[in-house]
Amino acid sequence: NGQKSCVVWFTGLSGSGKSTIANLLEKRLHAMGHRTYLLDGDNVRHGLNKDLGFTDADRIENIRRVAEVAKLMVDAGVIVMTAFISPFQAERRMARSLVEPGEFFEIHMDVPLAVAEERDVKGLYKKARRGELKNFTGIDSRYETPEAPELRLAADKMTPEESVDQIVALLRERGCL
Ligand code: GGZ
Repeated sequence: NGQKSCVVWFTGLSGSGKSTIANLLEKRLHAMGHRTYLLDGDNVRHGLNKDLGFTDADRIENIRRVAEVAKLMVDAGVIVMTAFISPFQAERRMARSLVEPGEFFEIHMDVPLAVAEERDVKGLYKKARRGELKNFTGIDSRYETPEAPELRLAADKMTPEESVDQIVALLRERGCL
């Protein structure tokens, strides 16, 4: 179908909706006939990256490997989505630099810490506050807010469908679809 491959790179706090939106986006792209692959904690941190934890150094290595895999998949001609906190500016910039200009779409899931923490679907924020989980992003590990993402989504203020609509519109506008 002559699609251009590209990377849709989600970044945001735990509980900001990266995986939810990435999964919905994947369904939408499939329905349109596109080939995609979603890299996330479920398929990467349990396999390729199971030697890595959540220190700064391990997160940097996590994202470095994810970025390299994303690049390989772009070479293979698929639309790659990645759903990792990817908290540091430098590694996001590195990931971007591995593909052609215009092939990298950084999507900031801009949900306030207070909202993510209030939801706390998995109870991880509570554990982190109690000190039972160390180096938790937003609590005792930093999240560097993206300065110039291709798209910033106030995902707590819209429906998941609206978020996906905005991403699809962006990809169309920029010639990835
Ligand atoms: C942040 C943690 C931590 C710590 C376990 N800090 O909400 P989740 O559960 O499903 O998503 C989080 C996921 C973050 O992994 P990433 O690979 O995306 O992080 S990074 O990009 O920074 O390498 C959370 C769970 O793992 N989790 N411990 N300490 N999130």
